[in-house]
Amino acid sequence: MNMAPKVRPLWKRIPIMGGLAGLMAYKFLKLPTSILPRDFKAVVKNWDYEMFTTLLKSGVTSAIIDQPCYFKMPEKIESKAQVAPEYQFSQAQLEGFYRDGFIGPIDVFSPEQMKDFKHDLLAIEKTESKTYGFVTPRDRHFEMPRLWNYMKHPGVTERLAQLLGPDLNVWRSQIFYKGPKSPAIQWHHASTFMVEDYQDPAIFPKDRSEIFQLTAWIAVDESTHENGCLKFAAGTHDRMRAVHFGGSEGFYNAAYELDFKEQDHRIVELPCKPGQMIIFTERCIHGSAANTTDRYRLAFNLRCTPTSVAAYPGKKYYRSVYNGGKYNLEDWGVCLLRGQDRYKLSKIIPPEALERGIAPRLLSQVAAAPQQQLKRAA
Ligand SMILES: O=C(O)CCC(=O)C(=O)O
Ligand SMILES: [Fe+2]
Repeated sequence: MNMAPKVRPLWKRIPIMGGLAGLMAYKFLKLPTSILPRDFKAVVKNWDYEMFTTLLKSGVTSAIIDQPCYFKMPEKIESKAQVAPEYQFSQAQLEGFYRDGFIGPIDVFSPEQMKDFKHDLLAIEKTESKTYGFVTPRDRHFEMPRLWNYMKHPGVTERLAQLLGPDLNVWRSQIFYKGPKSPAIQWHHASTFMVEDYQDPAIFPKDRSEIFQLTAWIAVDESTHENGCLKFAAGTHDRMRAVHFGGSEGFYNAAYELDFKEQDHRIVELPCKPGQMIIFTERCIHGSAANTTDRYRLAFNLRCTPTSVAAYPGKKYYRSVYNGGKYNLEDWGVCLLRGQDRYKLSKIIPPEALERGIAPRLLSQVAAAPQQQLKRAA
């Protein structure tokens, strides 16, 4: 199904509405999906009724483009893991996080560490990913042990554990190079990251009303109002909003506008010093303004779930509609960030592969190879 987010003429929208109503009926009547093409099968399986009805009621001009979820405030707000005192959030910080959907900035790394690390990040960012075979800022921790080591620094993991629990996987990372005079990243949010192809979620929480995914975003350069620091609409992790197709804004290659008004919310801009971190649920509406300066702004993030949440189970590749890529998952896997993975729901990258910055495929070849080849492969 072509769901390119733009408003089509009415004569094109009417047959789409007919098709959508048919698929919704299919879901309601629980008809066997085996005869349906793959794309339609995924829509019947993964779309909630609210996704169908939002499209139908709006005449295919608005949609909820990620799986709907309604946040349920925990009855008791407390840390979900025991951590060393230097990393402990106060009760007020925990309450602030559940109320707002984000917390930070938190000091993790020194500006000196980031100053040096920056050169490595800039160098790798321009190269072809060994995981996916094209230039992408995603998942460079598979081939960059230094990045992986920063990601699993206790200053990061022990904070995440208090909000998500003791056993954590990383399923994605990304380098954010915001060039001189580059445009804003518009207001956006995501739940199970179905937003990437509108068909299959990336992650599968058992209960979508809980916080099941967190992003830790770390400033490598100082981020300021002028160069586009992160900003949040506090409390908007309560539910997923619809988007209107077309509109003046754009998220990477997709043109859409989120159904929310800045003036109805407390907008919080969070400038960061190099080495400071912000943790947020991707469900909280966030973005960053244009970089109006002559200098780039560098940052990286990691996306984390409890190990009880499957990521891309059984999937061979995923498509990202808004940045146009097709990512082969052969060398992708989750990485154990903290604790244990007792569930084993996702493909996992062996820690040795991460320590050596080589793909699991290469690691198994190396393991099978005689000593001579081993040296060459490393
Ligand atoms: O770095 C930015 O400007 C945006 C970051 C973001 O949206 C994210 O980490 O989810
Ligand atoms: Fe984001």
